[in-house]
Amino acid sequence: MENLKLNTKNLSAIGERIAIPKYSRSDIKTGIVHVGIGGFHRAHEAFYTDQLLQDESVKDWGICGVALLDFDTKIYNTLKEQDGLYTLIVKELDGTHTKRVIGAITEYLFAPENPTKVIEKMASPEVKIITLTITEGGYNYNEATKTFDFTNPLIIHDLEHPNAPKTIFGYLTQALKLRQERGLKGITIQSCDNIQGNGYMTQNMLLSYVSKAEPALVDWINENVSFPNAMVDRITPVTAAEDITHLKETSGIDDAWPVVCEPFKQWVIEDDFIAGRPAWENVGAQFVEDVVPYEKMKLSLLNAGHSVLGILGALMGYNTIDEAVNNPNIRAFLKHYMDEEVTPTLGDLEGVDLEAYKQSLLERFGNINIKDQIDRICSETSAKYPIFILPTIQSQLENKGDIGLAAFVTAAWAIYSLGTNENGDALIIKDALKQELGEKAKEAKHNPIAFLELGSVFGTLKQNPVFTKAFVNAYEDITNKNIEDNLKSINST
Ligand code: CS2
Repeated sequence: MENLKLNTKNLSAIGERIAIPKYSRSDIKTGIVHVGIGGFHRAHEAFYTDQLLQDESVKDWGICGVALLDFDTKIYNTLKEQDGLYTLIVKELDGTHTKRVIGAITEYLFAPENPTKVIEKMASPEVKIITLTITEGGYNYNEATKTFDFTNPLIIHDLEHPNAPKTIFGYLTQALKLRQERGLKGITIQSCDNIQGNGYMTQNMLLSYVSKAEPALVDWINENVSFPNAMVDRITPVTAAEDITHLKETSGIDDAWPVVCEPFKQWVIEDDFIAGRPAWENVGAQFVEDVVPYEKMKLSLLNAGHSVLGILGALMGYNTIDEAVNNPNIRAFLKHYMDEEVTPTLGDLEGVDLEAYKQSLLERFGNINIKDQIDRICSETSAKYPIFILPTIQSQLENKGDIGLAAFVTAAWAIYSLGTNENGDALIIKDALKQELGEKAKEAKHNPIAFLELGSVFGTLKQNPVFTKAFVNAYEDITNKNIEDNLKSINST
């Protein structure tokens, strides 16, 4: 089989091998600008939108993908070479791969190369929605001060150079200002990140920035921009070299960056789109009035579950999430954590069978075909912990509930931050706070509580005697015996 490079020219020939978009891409107008075109967006929103565009009457919802950071050069160049096309490979539970070419990204821009183009695109009348996947840390929220972080050098840069911004806040402010000046109607800004109340977070952080950068724009935003909250879900590991080779060998498709993901997907969105929206419900998204309880459930069970598996698994020398969760001691620990420490914080979730949800998570984590990297899960834990784990601890402390298992994971993270696993192998730590974490981890060897001094991660946890006691005990337990033996004793009590 001849190898075909993925691009528009070869698309119909590729269509003889795997599914391709049925619609004419050149007829699609751009209605959405999406910032952050990593794997998750391409496995989730772009996938849903591609499904929707298969309906030939839908023509207004093409996506312009924006790469915001220098770091995104490679993905931008790949999309450019492939005319915005990429293959989505769904790794089914039975080990088979379902492959399709996604065509929903009809335009793509590289912000560092041409900021004005990005601002103009966001301000163009046909664009009705700006969606964001900018990661948990991208919202510039400081857990210690509970406010927008104006000390961030990139924010200082944007305030000084409004026409050549580097952060999402600088871009949005300029684009919204143009929309106001041009008398354009409203627009929706929709977060697709794993944050409790991600719409509220986006709104609050943007308004904080605008109050300083363009105070006169605040009222206009309040009247003309909506910020729906949403829960997003689809496990999307980092594409591995083998995925690229496998696609070539099995289908003869030469795609420099396919996206791999699990079969499960979920998108629960508040129906608050001031300028209209795609009928994503026709392709499986759920529109609800209040998404907050569902977000909380997903963040504190799935995402926190991932962090638990990642931190403990990394220390024990595992590389992938399935390896970790398929260890019976880790699995039992995670189930205890979900049942005893998270479930009491979730309240009433109408229409949700929580037990079935937890079981389904264990199954999804255990999918041996996904090979989700522990490195991916443990990256940026300093931004994830305050969203995934801390709220559970705070709520349990308020209600005098158990926090011992969360304290154990936190202590394990302190040990992890020393940079070596139990077998003496080096851990690759990818975290914006890597240095601070490393320093505190070293201090913690003599005084465990020092680790909790990182206020932007732990807030005021250090002042809580119930938590600090459990944390110090757990820290000592981990220094005295290996993780697996600790888990055995914890699980048997
Ligand atoms: C993961 C998420 O980054 C993480 O730590 O928990 O990327 C997770 O895979 C997705 O949110 C699944 O929807």
